[in-house]
Amino acid sequence: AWRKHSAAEFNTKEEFEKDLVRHIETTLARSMYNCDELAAYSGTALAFRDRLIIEWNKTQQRQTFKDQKRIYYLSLEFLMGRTLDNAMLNVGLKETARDGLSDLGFRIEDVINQEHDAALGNGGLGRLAACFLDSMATLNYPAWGYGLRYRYGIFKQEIVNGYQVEVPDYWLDNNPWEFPRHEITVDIQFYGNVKKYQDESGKIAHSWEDGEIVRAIAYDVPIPGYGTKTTNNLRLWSSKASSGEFDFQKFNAGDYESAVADQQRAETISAVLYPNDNLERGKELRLKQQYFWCAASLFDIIRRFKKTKRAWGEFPDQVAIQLNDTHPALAIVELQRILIDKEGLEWDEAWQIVTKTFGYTNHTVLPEALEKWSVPLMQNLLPRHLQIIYEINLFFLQSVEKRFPNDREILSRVSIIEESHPKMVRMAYLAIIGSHKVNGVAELHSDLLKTTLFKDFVKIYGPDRFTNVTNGITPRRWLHQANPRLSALIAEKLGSYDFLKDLTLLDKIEAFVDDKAFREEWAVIKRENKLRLAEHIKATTGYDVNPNALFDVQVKRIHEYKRQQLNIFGVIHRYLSIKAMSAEEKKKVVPRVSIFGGKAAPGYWMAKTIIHLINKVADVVNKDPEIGDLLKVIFIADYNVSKAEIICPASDLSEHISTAGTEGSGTSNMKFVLNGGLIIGTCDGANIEITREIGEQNIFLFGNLAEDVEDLRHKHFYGDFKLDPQLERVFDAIKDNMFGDKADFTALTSSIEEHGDYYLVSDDFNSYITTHEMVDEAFQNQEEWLAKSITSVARMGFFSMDRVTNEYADSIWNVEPLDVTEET
Ligand code: 26Q
Repeated sequence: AWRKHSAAEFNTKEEFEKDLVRHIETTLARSMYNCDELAAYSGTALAFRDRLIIEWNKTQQRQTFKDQKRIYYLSLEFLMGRTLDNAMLNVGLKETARDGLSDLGFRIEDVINQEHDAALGNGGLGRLAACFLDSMATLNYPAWGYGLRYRYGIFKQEIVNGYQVEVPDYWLDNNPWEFPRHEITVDIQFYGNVKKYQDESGKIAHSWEDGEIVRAIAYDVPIPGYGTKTTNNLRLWSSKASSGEFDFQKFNAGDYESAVADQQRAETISAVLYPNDNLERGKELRLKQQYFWCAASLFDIIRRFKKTKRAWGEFPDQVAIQLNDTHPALAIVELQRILIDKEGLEWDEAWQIVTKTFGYTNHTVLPEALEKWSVPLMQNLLPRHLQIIYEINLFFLQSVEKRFPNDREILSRVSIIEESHPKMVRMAYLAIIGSHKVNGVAELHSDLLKTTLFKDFVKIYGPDRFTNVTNGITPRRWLHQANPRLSALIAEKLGSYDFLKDLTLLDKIEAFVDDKAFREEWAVIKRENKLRLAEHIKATTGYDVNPNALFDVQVKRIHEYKRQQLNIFGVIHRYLSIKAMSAEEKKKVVPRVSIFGGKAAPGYWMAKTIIHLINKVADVVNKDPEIGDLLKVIFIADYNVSKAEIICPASDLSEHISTAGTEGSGTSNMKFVLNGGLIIGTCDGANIEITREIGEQNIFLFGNLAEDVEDLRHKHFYGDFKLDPQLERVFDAIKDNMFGDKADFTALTSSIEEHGDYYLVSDDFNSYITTHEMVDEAFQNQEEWLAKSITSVARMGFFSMDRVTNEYADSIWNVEPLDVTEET
């Protein structure tokens, strides 16, 4: 260490200002005389970036030097949100930056708001990956994320005449947080054919030849931990034509069009994130994305392993690869291919290495979300991989046959190949067979996996291969960053911010539940947060909302199973009830603001119809003079991570009302409770464990249980269905054209009345309405509500992502954190 303190490591306000000005004037070539908020943002980001880079380099050196087992988290989605605010808090210099920016005439909040969200994900699964990265760095695990560098993330949503309109999200222009590594490339092969040959020893071997090559280029993003030296790496792959820009032979021969077309076809692979959440559609480009990213990542991981000169048998002692759903399941096949075709290992030895290396996380039991790829498609795109899949399947089925010689049916049920027309590759089965651990994301979900979807595999492998790790969230972003005042109040009572690194310490605030000053401060903070959201609503929708009203929030992807339709039908019911009231009766009504937000997949027509209905109801209700402040309906357009940071701290009540047994876990439920909001929910996903932790007196549960869902659906199917009478009133209002042309909404009503009510909206309606009446009553007793709020937050320690990371490390990865106390 030839210098202790590099220029980039500012620590005081003055040093920060100097760095900021230097970046604005030199890096950005701007003058301080016309420095706008965008330039102030860029300068601040660059100043903090310098600090991160130093720790990042040191971390990578330290990890290479210590040479321990590393975690590789493979995810097609990383829903990161903004970086600057997080970076400032992680290095503990946000207040320094605030003062410095203020000297130069800027409000830090305005500067932070200049940043574009990194929205490389759809919803829960992508955000979970981002929380993992934060937590692994904070806990000093040597870990890398691997993903795709989409040119377009999840689309931006606009609402035009009540309809969702999708706008492309181009986010890459002057993004200071990524570092192109033009020297780190991998050439990826597609199509072509397989040649059999005899190697020197006379053994039959295979080589994959011809086809086309696309080049993967690495882009690295630093991932700082909170209050630690560790800064890990997220590596995102971008696709380019393999010959660089153009095929110069074609170009020189005058075939410009075809040269450009080749280039564009290559670049298309990393062009856009598929915007389907919990739905798979079998498109070739998606399969190309998956293989491109898996192959590049594995090549990179193997390159790093080879530098250690270890024997192949030690690979699983150095490498743990976690598969975020089945999207990276091809990595299993790719590793097996490399080991046998390229490295010359025997099948069995290679397969041992493979299964010891991988772990697979399942996020859903919904049949429409389970990935299947058609055999002809795979045959064409990845001919050698298909052969290997057949081989894996053959050995697997042989072992099953040996164990269950009298069960003929089991073979077709567990085969990786579904014998349909065309035949399909079942990716979940491939992932189970190729991994040593499979986990679900909440207790109920993991139990359902074991008793339904993966039942046969439990019989085959025994129960030990299947486990549960209930999801969590990072308290850094979802408490400290989103709700700084609440975080500060808690820190004041606990004497430090240590709870951000050990969230179980929150339980100590329960001792203050009767402390008058503490309670008042708690209430003031919630009110401030509601005011902030009210301002956002005013600015984006033009509607005024009463900050004293109960803010009732449902923000998440729009999906029938998540049942935003149940919520909006409940709102209509409330509207009709108020309209039928006398002036006297109206005085007793608890004012409400029903807030919705979320994107529909562009091709998901029913989800778009739900958005349309919400907006139409808003039009009518919000302008009805008989209603006034008693009810407002708000649809917040373009719900994303940075909007969640405003919305979560501002809710009194949030809704997590999926049909029981359908939501893997849910994670926004945790974010809302951690910010002092109560929740209404079904006995589904992590709601069940939230109830266990915070106590059932602190949550509003309703609806049918998962164990009864199948029976109810069965009954509906055989015509045993009666529309709930109160829901019928709601449907009558819709059919009276109260919210515009009823024809716009027939799909929604008829799916319930005529097509079996698959999601049990009618079955749960009465329970839902009654429970909302209990919510109203509880909200009228503000003192008790406040006690519930404080008690719940105090008991949320379990849902820290750090607990989740440690559980994966112990039970799946067998990895230890790296000691960072000594200097390297
Ligand atoms: C698959 C194939 C082709 C195209 C798209 C997809 C695809 C993309 C995204 C399939 C599924 C997803 C996303 C799933 C998801 O977000 N699941 C959620 O994961 C959360 C974290 O574990 C859980 O909390 C939620 O319950 C679960 O719905």
